[in-house]
Amino acid sequence: MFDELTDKLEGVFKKLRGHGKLTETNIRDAMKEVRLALLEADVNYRVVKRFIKDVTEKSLGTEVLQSISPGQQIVKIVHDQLVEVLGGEAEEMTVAPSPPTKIVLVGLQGSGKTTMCGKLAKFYRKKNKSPLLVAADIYRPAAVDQLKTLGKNTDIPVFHIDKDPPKISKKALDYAYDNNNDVVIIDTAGRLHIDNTLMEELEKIRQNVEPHEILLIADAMTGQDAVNIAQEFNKRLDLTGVILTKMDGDARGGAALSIKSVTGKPIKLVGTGEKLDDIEVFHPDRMASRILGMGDVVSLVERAQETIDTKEAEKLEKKLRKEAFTLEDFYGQMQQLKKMGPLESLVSMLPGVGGALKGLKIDDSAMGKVEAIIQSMTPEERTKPNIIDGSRRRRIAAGSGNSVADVNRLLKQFNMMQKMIKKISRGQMKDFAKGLFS
Ligand SMILES: Nc1nc2c(ncn2[C@@H]2O[C@H](COP(=O)(O)OP(=O)(O)OP(=O)(O)O)[C@@H](O)[C@H]2O)c(=O)[nH]1
Ligand SMILES: [Mg+2]
Repeated sequence: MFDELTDKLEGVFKKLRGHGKLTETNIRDAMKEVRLALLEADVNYRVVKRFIKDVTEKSLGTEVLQSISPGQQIVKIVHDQLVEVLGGEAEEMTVAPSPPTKIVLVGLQGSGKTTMCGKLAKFYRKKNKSPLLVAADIYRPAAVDQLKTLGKNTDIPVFHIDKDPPKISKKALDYAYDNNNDVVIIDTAGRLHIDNTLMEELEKIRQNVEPHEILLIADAMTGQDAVNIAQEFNKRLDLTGVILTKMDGDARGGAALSIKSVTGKPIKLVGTGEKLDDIEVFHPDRMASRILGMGDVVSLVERAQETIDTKEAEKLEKKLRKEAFTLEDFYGQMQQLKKMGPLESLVSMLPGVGGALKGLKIDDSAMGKVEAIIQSMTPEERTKPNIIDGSRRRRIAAGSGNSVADVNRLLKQFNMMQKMIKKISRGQMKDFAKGLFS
């Protein structure tokens, strides 16, 4: 997400910090580079102009120039301005005062509407809601089946009848009342281009349903096109917000950085992959931190809380205190980590790590290798790794399809980890931290 933009901005700020004390010329030069970086990221030129004007004015203030670390302060100013441009506070999805909450998804062909319907349904079910999916795309031959499959895989009901989309939508509401569905998510048809027939149909659906949310689903990778489309849809339908999909493939960020300023409508959620769990609430402050390569620890912790079993974590903590951490526990930890998603997406949320690991492909298969080796051990070997002698090593290597050197490496790493855990649990954290940051 935003890799290209992050790289460029990091470059600019590194140079700025290198100066120590800053002059007006330093700042103006840096702002020229930020301007270029934003334009290359396909941010709307008017948004860029405002952005640079505001940041330059604030940066030229005496508090900044006379401070000890002006470079840092300018990063803070840029960060705050990015938060502003991205929409300020996160805008939550509307909840109907009396259920059901009615949500209509609209957008061009292939923008990710149907996928987002499935993601949203899962998102709400995690909040203990009872969603209903509505198939109101009757034009594309496989559209209804696509939604039905999504519903089957997630065990969420899908409403469909042989009528026109406005009628389907209306009937779906009756169905939801009768079946206690408290969130109704309506999937509509896409078109290659905005056309009048489509808009009229959507207007009718809007009238029939009176939705709490009518959201444009736009492909983030299309940059300014997404912004123009949002403007067009907003004119006709008075959207309540936008969901940007395919953020995982968007290295530039132009759509995310322009939509709110240009249309006045907030980005509420983003799609970050093809899987149904790849959905995030859009938090402008966290997004700004990610853009500046400062990571997003809050989202990382939330993701961990969602997936990690607290009972397991407590058990582990006790073991750590008793210094009884075994390969079995290590294996358990890896399983938990895997549930959180691909390593690459996790690492990108860590401050400063994104840039440092750039170009280095993080290899989830390395984890598979470690897993295979541990799986080839007997339970006794897992709890007492020091009994693993030469012949056992050869057996484990052969059993897991790896070399003896791989097994050796894992055992050595595990040994180091145990030592580190001992140090930490004996309260020598300070030394450990010093070692890490010196
Ligand atoms: N990488 C990535 N792919 C996505 C994301 N969201 C959707 N897709 C993919 O985009 C393609 C189109 O998605 P659909 O959900 O069928 O799009 P749609 O808007 O319903 O398309 P129409 O019904 O034809 O208008 C599919 O291959 C999805 O897997 C996302 O966040 N990231
Ligand atoms: Mg669709």
